[in-house]
Amino acid sequence: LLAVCSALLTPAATATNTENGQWVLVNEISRVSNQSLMWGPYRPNLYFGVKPRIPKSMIAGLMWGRVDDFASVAQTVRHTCEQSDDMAGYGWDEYDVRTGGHQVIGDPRNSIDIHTDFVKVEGGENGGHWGVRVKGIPRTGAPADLKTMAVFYVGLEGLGSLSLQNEPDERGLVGDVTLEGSIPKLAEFKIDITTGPSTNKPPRVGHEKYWNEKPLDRTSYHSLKVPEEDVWKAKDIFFTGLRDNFLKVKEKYGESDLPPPWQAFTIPNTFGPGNFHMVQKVFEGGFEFDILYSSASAPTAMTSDILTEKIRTIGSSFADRFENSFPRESPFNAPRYRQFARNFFSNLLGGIGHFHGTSVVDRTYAPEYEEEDEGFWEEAKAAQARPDAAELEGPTELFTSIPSRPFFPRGFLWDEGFHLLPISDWDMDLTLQIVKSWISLVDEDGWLPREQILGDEARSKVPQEFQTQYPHYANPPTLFFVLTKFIDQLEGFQSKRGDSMSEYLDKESFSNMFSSDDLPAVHLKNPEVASEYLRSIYPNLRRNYFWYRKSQSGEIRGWDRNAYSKKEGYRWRGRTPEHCLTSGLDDYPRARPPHTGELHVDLLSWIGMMTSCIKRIAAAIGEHDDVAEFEQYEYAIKKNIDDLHWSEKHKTYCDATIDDFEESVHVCHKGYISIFPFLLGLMEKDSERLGKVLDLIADPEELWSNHGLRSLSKKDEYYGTGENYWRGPIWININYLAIQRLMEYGSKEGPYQKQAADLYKELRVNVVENVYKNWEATGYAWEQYDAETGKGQRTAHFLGWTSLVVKIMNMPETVSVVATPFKDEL
Ligand code: 6A9
Repeated sequence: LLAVCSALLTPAATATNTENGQWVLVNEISRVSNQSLMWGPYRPNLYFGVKPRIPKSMIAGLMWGRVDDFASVAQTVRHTCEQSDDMAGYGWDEYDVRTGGHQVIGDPRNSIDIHTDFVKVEGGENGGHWGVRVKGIPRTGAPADLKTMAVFYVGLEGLGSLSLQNEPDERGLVGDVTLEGSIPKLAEFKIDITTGPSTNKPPRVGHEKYWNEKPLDRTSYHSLKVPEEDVWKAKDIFFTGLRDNFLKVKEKYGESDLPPPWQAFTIPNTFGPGNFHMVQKVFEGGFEFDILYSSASAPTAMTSDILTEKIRTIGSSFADRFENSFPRESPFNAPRYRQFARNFFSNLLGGIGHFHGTSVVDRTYAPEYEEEDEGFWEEAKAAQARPDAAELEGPTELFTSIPSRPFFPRGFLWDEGFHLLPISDWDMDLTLQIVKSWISLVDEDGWLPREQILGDEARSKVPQEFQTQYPHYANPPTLFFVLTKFIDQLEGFQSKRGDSMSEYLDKESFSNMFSSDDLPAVHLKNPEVASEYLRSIYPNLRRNYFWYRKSQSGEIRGWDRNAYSKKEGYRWRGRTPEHCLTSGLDDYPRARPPHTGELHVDLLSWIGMMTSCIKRIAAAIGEHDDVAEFEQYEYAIKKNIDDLHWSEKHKTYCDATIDDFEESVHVCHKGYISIFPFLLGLMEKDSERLGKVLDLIADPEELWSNHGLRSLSKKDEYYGTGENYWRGPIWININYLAIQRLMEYGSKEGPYQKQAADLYKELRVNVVENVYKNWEATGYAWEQYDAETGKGQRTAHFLGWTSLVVKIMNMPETVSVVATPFKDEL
C-alpha cells in the first residue's frame, strides 16, 4: 500500500495534470472549500460571536440582559460563557461549520431562552454572506411584562472602515440599522440589523413626561472610536455608554424621579465615525430580529427571507447528513440517542474558533531548563520566577476547536488530536485546515507550544502563573492520529479508485459537487491536492518530530544491559514531584522524587506512534531516505518498549528511574500509563504481554468499572488521593483509544482475539451509556466521570474529547469481521 500511495503522489503525476490544465481546477476546488470556512461563530468563548478567519479584521457579538430593575442590570448582562451565569444548558443542537445551525441558551435567571440561528450563504469572492436570527422566548413562569435588552456590536480591530448608512429621523433616531464597510480581504460589505416583526413589543413608558426621552420603539445606536486592542472588551465599552447616558438622564430628572430602568439604561445615540458600533434594543416579552451580512461581491444581498428559507432547510439537511456520517450501531440505534449524538457533535464543531494574538513565552533557555541536576524542578521553578523570564511573542493565529467554551476556550495540542477524530469523519478538508494551522506554529527548533493562549482576550481567562509557555515542554503529539487516518484513507481510496479519478476532475462534476450539501473531501479525491498538502506541512512536521526526539531524550545509562537501542528512551521535561502536566495526565503518579535518569513509557509510546505515522507520510511524498531512517527508529522503539518498560515482576509496563543506589528500577502504578503501548497500537497480537494488558483492563479491582476504564488502578496506593484528577476518574479520550484497540485486536485472529472482542463489546456500551445518563440528568458533557459512581465531574460543558462518544456509537456492536482500524468511508 505504501507503494501505491507513493506512486500516486509522485511529482510526475502532478506535472502531467498541470499540463492538461487540471491544476487550475484543483486550486479552484481548494479555494471554494476555503471560502465556505471564512465566517463562523469563531468566538466560542462567547454565547454568540462572529468573526472571519482573518486576523485583526472584524469581531461581532451578542449581549442581552434583563432590565426591569435598577439594581441588578450589572449582573444580568450576558456575553462570555460563564459558569456563574447558571445557564440551564446552552449550545448548538445542530451545527455545521460550512452551513450554520441552531443554538439555544437557557437563561433562567433572566427568565428567557435565547435562540441563535446562524446561516451562511455562498457567493462572490470574499466568503459569501451570513445571517443570524436572534430570538428571545420568555421561559415558563416569566412575568408577562418581562423587559429584556439585546445588544449587537461590531468592532474593527485593524484596517478598514465601517459607518452607519441610515439617515436619523427629525428626532435623531434610527429604526433599522445598516452599516456599510470595507476591510482588506473581505472587500465591501454591509450589515443590516433589522427591527424584526411587528410582534416585537417595546416596553410601555411609565409617565408622559418621559415620552420625549428616547421612544422605545426605536433602536439605540452608538458608534465610537476605541483603541484596536480594546475592541474585544465589548461589555466594558457597552457599560461605559450605558453609564454616561444614565448620568445625563439622572441630571435631568433627579434621583427620585427617574424614568424606568428600561428607558434609563440605554446607550446614547451617536452617529459619528468609529471602529465600534453598538445597536441596543429593548423589548417587552418575546422578541426576534435579524443580523444580515452581505458581501458586495455576491450578486444579490442577504435578506430576512433568505435567512428564513435557510433556517428551514438547514435543520433537515444536517439531520440527513449526520445520520449518514455517524449511523449509530446497536444498542445506540434507539431513538433516544439521536439528539444526544447530534448535540455532542454539533457542540464539538461549535467550539471551533479563530484566534490571533501574542503569546507569553520564556525564551531564556536558562541552563536550569536542561533539567540535568538532582532537584532540577526547584531550580527550574526559581528560573521561571525571574522577572524578565517571560516575554510576549508573536502575534500568531490559530484555527482550532477547544476543550470547553466556558473554561478552556483556546487551543490545547493533545486535546485537538482527539477532537479531530470525529471532525474528520464529517469533513476531512476542514480537519486538514485545522491541522495545518497548528503545524504552521511549529517554531524553527521544532517546538509546538501545547497551550495556545493568543492575545489579551484569551489571556483574560487564564491566571498569570499558567500563561507562560516553555520551549522545552512537550505534550502528546496527537495531531498524528488524524494524519495517520488521512494516509489510511488515501491508500484505501487510491487502491480502489482505479481510473475513476477523471470523473472528479472534469468541470461538470466539479459544479455538481459543490451544489450538493455534502462537500466532498477534496484532499482525498485529488492526489495533487493531497500531495501538495502533505508536502506543505512536511518540513514543519519533520522538525517537530526531531524536536521531540532531542528535547525529550532520556538517558539509558542504567538500562544498558537491557536496551536494544541506547537512544530510544524518553523523559517528559517540566516535571515536579506531584505533576507531569506536559504528559497531559497531570497528577498521575510517577517516580518520586523526579530524577534525570527517568524514562516514561507513555512518551516512548507516543514517539513510536509518531514515528510510524511520519514514516508513512514520508513514503507518500517520496522522501525515501527519511523512510529508511524512520523505519530503524520504529523497530528500535518497539523493542525498547519491552526491554526498558516491561516489568516481569508486576507483569505490566512501567516508567523507570534510577534509585538511591544508582540502580535502574521500574516505577509501577497500574493505570492508563501501563497500557500505553497497547493504546497506541504498538503491541503484537500474539504477544503474551497483550494478554496481561487485557487482564489488567478487565479486572474490576484494577481498571475496569461499569462506567469505563479508570485512570488509575483501584489497588494503587495513590488511587483517589490528592487532587484526584488522573488518579482514578474516567476520561473519555483514553477510553476511546482502548475501545478502538480492543476492536482492532478483537478482529485479528490470535490467542487474545476473543478476550479483546468481549471486552470491546462491554466497554463500548459502558462508556457511552454512562456519558448519556449524565447528559440526560444534567444537560452537560463532563470533563471526566467518577471512578465509582460514574457521575460527571469537574468542568461542565466539556465538549472536547468527551464528544468521542459519537464515534464510539458509530462503531460496530461486536467485532468479528472488521478489517481496518478506521471506518472506511470511501
Ligand atoms: C489552568 C485555569 C479558568 C487538563 O483539556 C485541557 C487540559 C488537558 O489537556 C489536560 O490533559 N486540561 C488535563 O489534565 C485542562 C487544563 C487547564 C489548564 C489551565 C488555568 C483557568 O481556569
